[in-house]
Amino acid sequence: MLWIWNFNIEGNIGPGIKEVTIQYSLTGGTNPGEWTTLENTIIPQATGTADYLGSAVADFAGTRAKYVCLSAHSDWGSPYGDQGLSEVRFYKKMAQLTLQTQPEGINTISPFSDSYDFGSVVPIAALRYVNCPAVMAFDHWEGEGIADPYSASTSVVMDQDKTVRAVFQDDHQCGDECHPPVKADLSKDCSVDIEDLHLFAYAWLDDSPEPDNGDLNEDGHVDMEDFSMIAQSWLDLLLEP
Ligand SMILES: [Ca+2]
Ligand SMILES: [Ca+2]
Repeated sequence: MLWIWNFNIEGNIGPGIKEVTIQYSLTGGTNPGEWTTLENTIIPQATGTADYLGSAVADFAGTRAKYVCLSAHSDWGSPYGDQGLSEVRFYKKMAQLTLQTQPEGINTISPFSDSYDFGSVVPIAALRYVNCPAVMAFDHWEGEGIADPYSASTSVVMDQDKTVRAVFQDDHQCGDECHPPVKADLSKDCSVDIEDLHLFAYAWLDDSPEPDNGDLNEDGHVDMEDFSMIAQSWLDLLLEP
């Protein structure tokens, strides 16, 4: 953003530049081919007062420029033919990136919401989220300008303010860090039922049982005590809300 305070002296604002051509260059050489015209425009006249704030004259809209040339063509009525400006400032243009998750509250995405250089490419990433009992896996990104919406690690181009949302899906599975099988679940399917009783019956009175094979209290025998533990677990799971 190009902000200009025009020539501003109380009672003498005529020398302020009026029509101007704005050109920019990355090299700044004397060859006209090195310069690109941004626009022909008019710089508003100053007010001649101490509270004059200047005004936005041109928006470079993310254009890369190292040198800027202002060519004056006319003024606001200079009595002596002289022309000038009071001050010129360049403001870096930024774009706001807002990151969200669906469902809300997942904190395994990066980066944080922040403002970035206009036109920059910002890496974004979404990791598996574990907060027992919740286990969530990245599914896709929503929002404009995302390089690969189906990749957990990708990027977004900041050519405007952006909101991107990482959409997660429930990914809890039997045996994951939040859902270990209970001891009585001999089939390891996170359910205690007739299938486990069936396996238990095979191991009943086994001479050298393993804990995974029905010796739930690990006393070296598979017997009525272990059966009562299976029955209790079965009942507990049936009564789970
Ligand atoms: Ca089972
Ligand atoms: Ca036992």
